[in-house]
Amino acid sequence: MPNQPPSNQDIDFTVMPSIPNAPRPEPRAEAPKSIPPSVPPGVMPPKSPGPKKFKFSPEMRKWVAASGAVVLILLLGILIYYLVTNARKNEEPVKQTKLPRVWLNQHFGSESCTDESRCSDESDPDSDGLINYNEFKEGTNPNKADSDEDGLADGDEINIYKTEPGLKYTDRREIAVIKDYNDARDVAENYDPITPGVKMTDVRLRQIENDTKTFGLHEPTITTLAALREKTANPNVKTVSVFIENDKFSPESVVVSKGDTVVWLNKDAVNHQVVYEANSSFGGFQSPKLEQNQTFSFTAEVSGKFEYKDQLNPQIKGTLEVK
Ligand SMILES: [Ca+2]
Ligand SMILES: [Ca+2]
Ligand SMILES: [Ca+2]
Ligand SMILES: [Ca+2]
Repeated sequence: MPNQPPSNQDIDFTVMPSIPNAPRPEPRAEAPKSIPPSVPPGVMPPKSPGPKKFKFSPEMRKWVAASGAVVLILLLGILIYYLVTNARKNEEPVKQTKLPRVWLNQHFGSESCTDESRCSDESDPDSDGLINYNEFKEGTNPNKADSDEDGLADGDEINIYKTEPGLKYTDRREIAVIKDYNDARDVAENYDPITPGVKMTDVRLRQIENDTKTFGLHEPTITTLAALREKTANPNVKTVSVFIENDKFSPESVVVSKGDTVVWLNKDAVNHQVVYEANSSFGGFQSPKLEQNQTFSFTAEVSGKFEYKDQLNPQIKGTLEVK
């Protein structure tokens, strides 16, 4: 039925009037639905591969494993080192020293002591019976057993003989210097260096005997006293003095017997040094540089006539004849 209005029945079915020749809307593209692959029942579906992962090659795995091992060993090493050093620190606490740094540096070459057997307060590196702290207090040399070169060890002078470890003649009299009656000779001959010119009393001898038992004697005391006492036992030996005065030996010539001792005493303000150079038959002798009032003694054991001189002033000459 043309030109007739659409019946109600028709309107029910027509939502949008169709436009002739209008472009048909493209069917909306739908995302393709993933269709799960058909999996046989009872089998787990394979996992989705996900984002691509970095894979180590076997060589790289080895390298990484080796590096890890090295780092682990290093860490272990550090841990062990730390534990061990900490344990040591706990075992050996740093000892406090009463010795001044300057003194330590002067005698041991360092302001702090690293070798406890040498430079601690209590050690006695020169074995003279005097610990370092007492060497410091007495002003003696911690590396020299007989600081004043009188034949007695520093510790024995302090603890046993009560003489001065820094003074060769505790007696202090000029006659003692001239005759070279140093502390060891006094002791060997039972004269008391602390009571000049007087023999040891019984009380003093007992004190020395008791202190010797307590502290013991040290070198060079033992050797010195033995040699001096042996000489004392032979009354024929004598001591001859030669002065060095006004740049001359006085007397210029001395004659002694074997076993006698010659003592040179420098009375000049300038230094002198007595020297007889060694030759084939005789070992020679040489004093240290003698300052004013210093002595040098020499015991003649070989007979002969020896022309000696002053090393510092070779024109000063003397003769020693030993019969
Ligand atoms: Ca000492
Ligand atoms: Ca000493
Ligand atoms: Ca001494
Ligand atoms: Ca002394």
